[in-house]
Amino acid sequence: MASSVVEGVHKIQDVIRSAAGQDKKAADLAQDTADVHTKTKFTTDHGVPVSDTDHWLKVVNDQTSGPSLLEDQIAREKIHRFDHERIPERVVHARGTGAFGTFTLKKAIPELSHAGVLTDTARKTPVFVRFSTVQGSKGSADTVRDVRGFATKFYTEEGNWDLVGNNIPVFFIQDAIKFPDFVHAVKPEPHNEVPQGQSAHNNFWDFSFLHQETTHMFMWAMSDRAIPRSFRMMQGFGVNTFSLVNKEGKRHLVKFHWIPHLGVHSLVWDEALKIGGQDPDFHRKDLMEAIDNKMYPKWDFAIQVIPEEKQNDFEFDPLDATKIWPEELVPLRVIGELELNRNVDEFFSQTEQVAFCTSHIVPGIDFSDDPLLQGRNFSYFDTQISRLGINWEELPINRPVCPVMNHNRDGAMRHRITKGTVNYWPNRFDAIPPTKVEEGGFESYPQKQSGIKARSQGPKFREYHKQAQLFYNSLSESEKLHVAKSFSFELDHCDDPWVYQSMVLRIAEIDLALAQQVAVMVGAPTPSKAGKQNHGKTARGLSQLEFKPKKATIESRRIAIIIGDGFDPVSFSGVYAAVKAAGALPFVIGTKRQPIFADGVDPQKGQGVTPDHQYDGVRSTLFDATFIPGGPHIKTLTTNGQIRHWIAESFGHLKAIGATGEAADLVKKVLRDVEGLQYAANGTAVVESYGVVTAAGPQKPESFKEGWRIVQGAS
Ligand code: HDE
Repeated sequence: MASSVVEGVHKIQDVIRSAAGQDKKAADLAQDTADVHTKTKFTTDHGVPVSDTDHWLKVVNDQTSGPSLLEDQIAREKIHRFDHERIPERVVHARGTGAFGTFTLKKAIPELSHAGVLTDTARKTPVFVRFSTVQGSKGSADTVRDVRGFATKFYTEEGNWDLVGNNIPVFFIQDAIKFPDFVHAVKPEPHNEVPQGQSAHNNFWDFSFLHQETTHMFMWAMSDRAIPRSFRMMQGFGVNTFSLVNKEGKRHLVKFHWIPHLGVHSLVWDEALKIGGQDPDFHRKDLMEAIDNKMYPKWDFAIQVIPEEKQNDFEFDPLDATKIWPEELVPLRVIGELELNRNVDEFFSQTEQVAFCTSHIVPGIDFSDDPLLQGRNFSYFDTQISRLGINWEELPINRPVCPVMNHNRDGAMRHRITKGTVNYWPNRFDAIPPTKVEEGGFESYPQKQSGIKARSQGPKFREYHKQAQLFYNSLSESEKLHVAKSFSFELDHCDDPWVYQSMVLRIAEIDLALAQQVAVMVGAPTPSKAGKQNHGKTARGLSQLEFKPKKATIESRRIAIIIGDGFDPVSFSGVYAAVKAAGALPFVIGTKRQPIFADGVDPQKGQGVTPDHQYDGVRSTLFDATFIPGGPHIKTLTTNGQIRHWIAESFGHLKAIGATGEAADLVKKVLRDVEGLQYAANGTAVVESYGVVTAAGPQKPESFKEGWRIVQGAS
């Protein structure tokens, strides 16, 4: 018997479903969205219009102010609400930012899964993605060395599917029970709450040494992957092994991947450190800026699958989250695309209140026995209760776009009203019976199990070094150098000799030459023997240099154009237009923020250029490239120490520098003074040790683009 309760709920939800446009989640959220810019009346929370929100009710006389009255319900409400504005931050991944978008399936995979989101190419599934760092608190800096979270909530027709991944394909530990130890060790130390947003401290490296299973992951964390240029330029990985189940009930193990269309790019460490202070919101702003400028970031969605019966055919255990599935053995299949195209309306109610759960899967997708995943399935739901309360799934950002109905009830802050006389199953009305499997009800894969109860894991889990070596061997020379430098930085911050000496020995189990370089820099005895022989093998897909943009592009890159009074207007506007036409974002940086006048323009009569910033308001680190037009303004720029530093710093960070006319002389002079460069007759300097070519001489905008292309290829 269909109850009126169900009909009611379905009616409301039908409104959402039939909403104009295809994005049902946007329509759903619109129901709960109010705009502060509309001319609505100012009211109390109980709806009474407020005439004065600036003065507490007091006893006043004409001489002075008297006591404030507790009676003032309006002032009390304002203060009460304020006193309780904060909620606990996430215990990990506290610092993050999010955006809405769309997932489109390009190739249906009915042979692997019967999930609607993986079989219906006509659908556009709304998504919310939250990117995050792991270690730092909510207010920490974006560009710290850390793993990045990449969590996606798919609002599918069959319920929410949360793919809660990272930008590194493996993890530090193999068993969920180790997570509290691991997080305690990496977070600020207990006695002094230091350091913030960093793994560079005794406890983290102590833990890492004592747990060999961290070996593969810490190699990734010491690579450029841990300092991405942008959330838009990093891969995402589901990390854990899930299952796909098809209509016939056949199961495949699966790993999920996101591959950015813009390619994988990183900052250099010096940049990351500086941006941490210069613009701690760098990544957050980068994502919003790209979306505001309609440069929507996109990722390919790919899967790797292993048929259930082949699970034990590999040297590694496919259920071990500290191992990748090498592409040579298990190829990647691109099946879909993610686009992020809408910024949030309000950070707290959307990005902060969004709550992901690895246990949120939809029919056609299932878990595996990956012991990390099994523990995560418990933890995420649990943590949302302490962060948001038991009714967290009713919050607008978390609720699905399909009907929700069951006999779960009550709890603090229950939002929905469920009509009807029964709240249990079975009931005499047959109200809300469980959905039959044939009608789409979720069915757990009937996996055969055998074994004994033990606090242990599969034997292949106990091999820790081969893939750490594979990763390191597969890096380019510059990436390897960065790994050596990261270890040197991190262990330099450990003051307990036991910690850095042991870690050097662990590194010698991966690569002796690497351990020797690090030992010198951190003050440990230089090892003369490899702890384990490096097998010398390499694999595809590990060096980030393999992930180039789909097409060579400077799209969405930030280009600084530095000018002072007397700049050459022709090359200025030529390059400005060329940068814009190429889809990049030009920013004019002036010697001041008042209008700046081109060479030959009378400030009294002519029009000036109003810069976006003045040179002291920003730094070279916040831009991907710099252009300086020629003109008499170079006299002023030459005497400006910060602008000279800007040029030298950009060069040091391997960025393209373009200059025309007199500006070329300035660039050459700075680089000659600071970097000791020699120039060829045509003004081009080639510095092999940096792997970068700076075109300082040529006069045309095209040359600047050419310089950029070369740098992209080299960095
Ligand atoms: Fe998480 N993790 N995690 N994690 N994780 C959380 O859940 C946990 C792990 C990841 O943007 C928490 O809602 C355990 C791997 C992301 O809101 C918590 C274990 C991967 C986010 C939690 C892991 C992740 C979290 C804290 C070991 C990569 C941010 C707040 C078994 C695949 C999601 C929250 C967001 C957040 C537990 C390991 C990714 C405590 C127990 C592996 C991206 O539930």
